[in-house]
Formats: sequence, structure tokens, C-alpha cells
Amino acid sequence: MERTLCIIKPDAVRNQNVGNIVAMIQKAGFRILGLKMIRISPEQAGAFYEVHKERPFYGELVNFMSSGAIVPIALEKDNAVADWRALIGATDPAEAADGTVRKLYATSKGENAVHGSDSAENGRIEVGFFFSEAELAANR
Ligand code: FUP
Repeated sequence: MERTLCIIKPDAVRNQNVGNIVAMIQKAGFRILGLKMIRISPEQAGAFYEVHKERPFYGELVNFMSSGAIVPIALEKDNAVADWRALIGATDPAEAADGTVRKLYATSKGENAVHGSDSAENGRIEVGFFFSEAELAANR
């Protein structure tokens, strides 16, 4: 079964939208394999977004992602990666379709409420960044 990683980002946690976003996930038929609320260090945020290291927004992204609590959620479903990205909407909330998480809850292109993995391979890797297989096994 395909896995993807959702992260509810600090803006959405601060804006009290955790429950709304979890409800959207469950209504859409994803299985929640793991869920936790944590705060990560700038070093951890930098490691998670390593692929964007050369991008101009990297510093801001790292600061933002370590600015407050986040909620990583390990999701499982047929076609989990594409289905979660469709539910999230475009990176920039101004371009996100009606009814998507980012249209409803994102603040800006940088503070855009949620993360979604971009491939099945990265879904596995990113879930592993936040959850051990032993933790995920609790919901089997
Ligand atoms: P997405 O896959 O939609 O999350 O978007 P990207 O992988 O392109 O970007 C990852 C994160 O970098 C975004 F969620 C927010 C941040 N970002 C910016 O801050 N500015 C940009 O122009 C693009 C991305």
C-alpha cells in the first residue's frame, strides 16, 4: 500500500486548524498510520528540506518549519501520494483549487498549511524521517 507524509505546518497549528485538516484526511479515505505533535530544530528542518538547499527561500522555510509545533502524519491509501497532493492543492494558496486544504487554510506560498510527499519513494523516506516502523506497526 502506498504511503505519503502529511505535515501540518506551524501556521495551521497556530491557527487551530489541526482538527479540520485531520477531518479532511479521514473523510478522503486515508488511513492514519502515525500522528504526533512535535517541534523540530532548525537543523532537523534543514535536513528534511535538504533538496531545497540551493533555493532562495530555503532559510525562510527552515525558520518557519522550526518556529512552532508541527503535526507529522503518516498516511496510507491506494494512490496516496497523488490523492493527498490533489487534496492539498497548489503550493501557492492563491492558485489552489476551491475545497483544497491550502485554499481553505494556507496563509501564503511560504506558510502553506501542509506538506505532501511528491513520489511514492519519497513518501516512504519522509514517513521514516518522523516515524519508526515500530511506531507505525501499532496501527496495523
Ligand atoms: P509543494 O510540493 O507544493 O509543498 O512545494 P515545493 O516542494 O515546491 O516547496 C516546498 C516548500 O517550500 C513549500 F511548501 C513552501 C516553500 N516554498 C516557498 O517558500 N517559496 C516558493 O517559491 C516555493 C516553495
